[in-house]
Amino acid sequence: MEQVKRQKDMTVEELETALERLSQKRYNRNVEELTDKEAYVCLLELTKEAMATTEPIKGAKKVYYISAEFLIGKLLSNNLINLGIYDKVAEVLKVKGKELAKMEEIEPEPSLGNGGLGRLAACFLDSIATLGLPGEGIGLNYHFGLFRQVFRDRLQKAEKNDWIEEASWLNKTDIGFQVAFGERKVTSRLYDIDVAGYGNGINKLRLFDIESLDESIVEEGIDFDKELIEKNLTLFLYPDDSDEAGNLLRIYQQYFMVSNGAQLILHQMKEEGYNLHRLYDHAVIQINDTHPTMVIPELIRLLVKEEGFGMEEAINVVSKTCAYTNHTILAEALEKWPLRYLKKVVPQLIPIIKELDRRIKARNKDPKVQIIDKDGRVHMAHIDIHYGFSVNGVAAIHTQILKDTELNAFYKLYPGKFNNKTNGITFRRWLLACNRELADFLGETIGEDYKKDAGCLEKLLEYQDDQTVLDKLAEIKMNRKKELAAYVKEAEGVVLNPDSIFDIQIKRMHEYKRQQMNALYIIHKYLEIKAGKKPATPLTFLFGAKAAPAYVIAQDIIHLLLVLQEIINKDSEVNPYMTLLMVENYNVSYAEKLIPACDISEQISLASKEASGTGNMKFMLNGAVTLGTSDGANVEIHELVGDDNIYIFGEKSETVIKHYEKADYVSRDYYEKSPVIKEAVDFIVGEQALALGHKENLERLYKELLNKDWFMTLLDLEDYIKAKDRIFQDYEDRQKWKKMMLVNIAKAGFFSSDRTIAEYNRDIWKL
Ligand code: 26V
Repeated sequence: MEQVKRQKDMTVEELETALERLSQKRYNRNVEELTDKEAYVCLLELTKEAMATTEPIKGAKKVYYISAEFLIGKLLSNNLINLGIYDKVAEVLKVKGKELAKMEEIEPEPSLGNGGLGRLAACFLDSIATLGLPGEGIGLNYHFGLFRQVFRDRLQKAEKNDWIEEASWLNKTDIGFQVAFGERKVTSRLYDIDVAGYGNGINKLRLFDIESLDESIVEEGIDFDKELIEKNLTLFLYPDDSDEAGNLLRIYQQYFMVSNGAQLILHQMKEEGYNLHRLYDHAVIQINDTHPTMVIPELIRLLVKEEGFGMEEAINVVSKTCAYTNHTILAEALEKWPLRYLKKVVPQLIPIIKELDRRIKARNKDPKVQIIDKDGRVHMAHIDIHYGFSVNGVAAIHTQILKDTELNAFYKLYPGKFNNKTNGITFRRWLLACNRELADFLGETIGEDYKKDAGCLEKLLEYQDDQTVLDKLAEIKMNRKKELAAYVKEAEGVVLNPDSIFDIQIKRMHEYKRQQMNALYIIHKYLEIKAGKKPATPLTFLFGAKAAPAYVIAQDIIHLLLVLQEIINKDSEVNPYMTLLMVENYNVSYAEKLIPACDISEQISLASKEASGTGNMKFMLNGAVTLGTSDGANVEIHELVGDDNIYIFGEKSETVIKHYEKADYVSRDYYEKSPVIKEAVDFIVGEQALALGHKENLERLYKELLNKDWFMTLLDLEDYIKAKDRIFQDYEDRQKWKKMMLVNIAKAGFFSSDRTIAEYNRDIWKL
């Protein structure tokens, strides 16, 4: 690792001159005369120039972070902050009668990810560059990315997300490779996005695209011909995989990503004059979940076929280069591709995969660790574990579960490969950019060190009894709530009361995350208010979530929430005390508005199922109090803030895992035993809900909860109601609440992704 020197920061005058020059060149007008959109484009160019003249981060060894998703969010303010010119640019704009905040709104959000896995990859890129480590992200340039969500008739509809404009952060390069799918050959084109470290140099995010892409094949919504590979390959992230063509397309995408990645890596190694026989001295490949797993057989194939390696050595070299991160224990998310599919898409990998499988079978008969199982399915994670040198989980409890249960057979084989890397978030985006007032106030109170060394946030603990500090934290929270209310009024036409408690659950829609449990609480509260039992402070429940288009029950939960929203917000007996809003098209930009305005952070997954969660960390950093189960990183948050500053409820993971082992959880028993549960569940198919909602959706959800409830909603519902009533009660003691806010902020330092990346580097990458 080398410490990179940045170009000297430009002065306000230099920035003004540069912006004026760009304005003249592009629009032949002064900056004052530009529309906001035009000014944004000039600002984008200015920032790109500043990055182009900042030194790239260099070193003898580089990490390649391969991922199907990079949920990078808008980049303008983030880049300006990291380059150290945010305030100066804001000043220049002000002089020109423009507002930086408006430009930020105009920027389209890149649609290159789905949830935590993709956002983590983006935070990691920020921290890798900030720590001055040489690293590149490798992924795909999806033109329509993850769908844009619209609500129609209280249902989610998916539309294409057309985010790439003529002026964008993407830099077209002259690098391209041939990628073969058997006899079918396509040509790629590489686009780069610069990643600026905070006060450090520049790394790159490498996004591959296909030259022959044809956006016009997209019909209604997100429908298109899945078989036109040359035209559709980089259209969408996670195209519908409910049929065979959809499955094949996902494999096409994955192979396209890793073959390009492998070729790029070998190309760079040769350019540097490195000896490929010691690839692992110069490159480490971090495989983000199983989507990029085929990079292992592909690299082996390239080394044997193009570089004259023997099979034995190729396998050895690649195994010492690749490391795998597991992000979930959900069976349905652990990829197992039928060999038959792989044969169709990438026949050239089949001999390699069979050889990798043969070597395992020759030394181990345990069916649990085979690569190709008896049904001819290829277990992608098993390739990673056998033929990578490191396996990590993303929170302490998650790694423990991998070792003890999910991957226990592997842990026994390779105890030394397993390690934990508790996730983190970049404080640049999740504090400095999204909550400037709080960031500045912290700087004034405890000094600026915390921006580079997040552990310094603990200094805030000294102010636990300082009334001025406590009041200021509450005031800042109120300011964010007012701002959110103003935005929501404009965007959704719903009025929020900033004096109410903001209780927020934002994350992918999934049964294991249990948005449905939150909905049942809301029904319960609604009925209580109808019966005359009013909350001391009004309540605002906010949700944001997209559901995978083929995930039926997730769609039904969205439907229920939208129906409840209408019932509650229109009921004049109830709406002074309670509001519900499911925001449309939840994304990174929305998260940046919601998180700073939150009082109560909902982290209520079924214990053992949420690998880590990272939203929980963002909320904490912004002074929200967690209401959560003992799952994922909630466990570590709990340890850090102590019992008095968090609300933990529900069964522990050991109990949940036992229920699965014994198959003894019967949701109907909970329903029949508890009148409170019964009343809430019955409401889903009651007269009021059916008057507004669709019978088919509501009945399906009702039956699912009663007859299956695979993620055990009713198991924890009573305890959840108690815990939630308690947290609302405690909010009445404002002094106590302010202290909880302070402790949560002070203890959030551990969750900086700078810490996480330093650990990856220390234990795995060794750059
Ligand atoms: C999800 C889905 C759902 C929709 C369609 C296809 C598809 C494909 C992949 C995935 C990703 C599952 C893995 C994942 O996102 N894991 C999350 O990773 C976060 C970062 O480590 C972690 O904080 C979350 O707990 C974990 O759920």
